[in-house]
Amino acid sequence: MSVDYPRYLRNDKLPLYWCPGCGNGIVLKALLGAIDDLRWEKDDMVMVSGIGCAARGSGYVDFHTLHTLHGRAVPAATAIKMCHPSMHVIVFSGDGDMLAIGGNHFIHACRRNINITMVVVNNWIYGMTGGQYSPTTPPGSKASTMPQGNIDSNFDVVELARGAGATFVARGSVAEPALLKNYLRKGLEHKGASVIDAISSCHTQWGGRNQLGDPVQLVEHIRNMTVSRNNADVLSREELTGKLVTGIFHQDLEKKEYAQAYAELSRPVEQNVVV
Ligand SMILES: Cc1ncc(C[n+]2csc(CCOP(=O)(O)OP(=O)(O)O)c2C)c(N)n1
Ligand code: SF4
Ligand SMILES: [Mg+2]
Repeated sequence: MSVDYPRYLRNDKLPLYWCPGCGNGIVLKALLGAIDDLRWEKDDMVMVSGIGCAARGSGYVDFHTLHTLHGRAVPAATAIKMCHPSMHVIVFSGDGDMLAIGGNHFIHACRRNINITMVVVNNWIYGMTGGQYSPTTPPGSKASTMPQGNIDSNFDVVELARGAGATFVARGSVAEPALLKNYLRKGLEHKGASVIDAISSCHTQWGGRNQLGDPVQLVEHIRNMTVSRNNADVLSREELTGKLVTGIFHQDLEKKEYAQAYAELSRPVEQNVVV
């Protein structure tokens, strides 16, 4: 069934701020498709973002929204979930916002296993501010602050989130929007900290510096460098070099969810007494 996207958007805020061909629109569309599958009511959702191109996403959706400071989307989302446990809380923000200035908040939300869905819109760069390198910029690729090629190693968002304790971890990309939508839906449904590494495309700031300034060419590049978990299983270590594996990597249904644990703790003592 086709999705009525305008139903979910603040149509008076259009056209989008994003450069034509930016991957952010594909990620947002996949997210709205996932929400539509779940039939969630707009008033039951809060979308929170920090600052950056991707973070502008919260301004376009007709849910409860909060556009916070750079890097502070996750703690704001945590506070909302603690005060309104029945709300579906979604963080939609960039790699710089979530993993550089907001990196500490990110790992602790994963560790606590609070029931929020963190969508890392991962375009490997600070798009909004002029192409500075981020914690996910691939080694060797160029950025305005690494004009000769990045000498840092980059975070693997999946490994980082899993290691920090998130209980649902997946990676998809703008090259496979239908799969990305499925991962987002499963992450939204999951009762705990869920992280979806959504590989996105910034042809303007990352692509232009790396001979991939054409948006279609950049998405093709992402398609060529991604491989599904099933296909990756039969590839050798050499064949996997430089590839990004996509799929669902981790789901733990046992670990206690934080807002629930806190609610149980703060019930009046007599309610906790077993007679
Ligand atoms: C405290 C603070 N530091 C720095 C900035 C400048 N700033 C705004 S967005 C941004 C980076 C955004 O990168 P990312 O999160 O990857 O988002 P993208 O634009 O790539 O979607 C920076 C450094 C700011 N607004 N506030
Ligand atoms: S600068 Fe990059 S991330 Fe920002 S809107 Fe343009 S293409 Fe998208
Ligand atoms: Mg970015």
